[in-house]
Amino acid sequence: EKKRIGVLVMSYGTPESLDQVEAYYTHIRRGNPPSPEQLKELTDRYEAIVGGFFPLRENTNQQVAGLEETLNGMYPEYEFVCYQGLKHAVPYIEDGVHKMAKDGINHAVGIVLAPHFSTMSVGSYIKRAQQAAEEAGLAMSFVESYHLHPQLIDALSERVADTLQRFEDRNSVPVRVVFSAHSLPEKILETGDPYPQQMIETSEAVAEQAGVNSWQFSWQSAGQTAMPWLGPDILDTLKTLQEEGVRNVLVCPIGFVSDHLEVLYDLDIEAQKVAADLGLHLERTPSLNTDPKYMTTLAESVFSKLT
Ligand code: FEC
Repeated sequence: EKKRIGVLVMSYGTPESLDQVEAYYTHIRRGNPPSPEQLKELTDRYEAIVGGFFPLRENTNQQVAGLEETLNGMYPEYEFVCYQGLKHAVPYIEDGVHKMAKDGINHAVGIVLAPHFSTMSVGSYIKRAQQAAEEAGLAMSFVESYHLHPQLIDALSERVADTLQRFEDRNSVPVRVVFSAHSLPEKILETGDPYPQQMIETSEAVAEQAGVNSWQFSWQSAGQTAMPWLGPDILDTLKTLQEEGVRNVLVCPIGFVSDHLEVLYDLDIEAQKVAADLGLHLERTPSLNTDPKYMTTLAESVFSKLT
């Protein structure tokens, strides 16, 4: 009899339909409902993105199915069963843990569909899962980050190298590569949070493997709150680059693994508009989604927590 291992695959979550945007936004704001203006602004962004209103849901479903298949293919001595746990939408992280316990799972590993660790991002997913697991009497271990996994670096480097080909003038007009990730409030720096350093490590590794010398890192998608967020923001970076004389910019969003609002709106619509106004040629690397190299990254990271 094979040993059954539960895998809690955690992700940000997205509304199921437009009439659930308010509840979703209220959850992100820790129970404070958005103003009608804020709600309209977010709803408009969902309506503007291509690929359906909520591509993150289907993409996450496919990533979870892909991971289960990869795990069972790579490690046939075990039976892996994947469960979803979302941060801000159903099935919530706690729902996933309860389902594992109900299904008779005794051992489980948790992993987040985001490669870099911050106490405010991955750390908060793990904290919720850990608490629910303790209540349910379930033994769980967690993958904290996998931002330098060789298969992840491979998959990202390939994307950078391939997407550089879209700049037909690249031999005469240099391309600046900008790696990006979701900003967080600056206060994370006070506790020595590894998030910014891990971003630089991934950027360096990808640049080196892709043979890119001209690159920098920039934050994106900062929240609209009074507290300061990590910067520079990518929209400001585009202005600075234009002033420096740069004309070709390739953005590689290393902090995200799927097509969703922060990529399809914040980069493909908002940043593209700023770039067009500045006369810049902006391209973006395609998201990892179910890339087999990303699935292997996840599978090996999960497996490393079993032994
Ligand atoms: O496509 C979708 O439906 C969901 C896209 C989505 C992803 C995502 C990932 C991250 N976030 C992170 C941090 C924050 C912090 C706040 C915050 C707010 C929002 C809002 C929306 C939203 N986030 Fe998000 N995030 C996504 C969507 N995020 C919508 C609310 C409106 C707005 O501010 O634009 C601020 C919350 C607060 O007010 O306290 C902080 C981080 C990630 C990447 C890691 C991860 O995936 O967990 C970090 C995808």
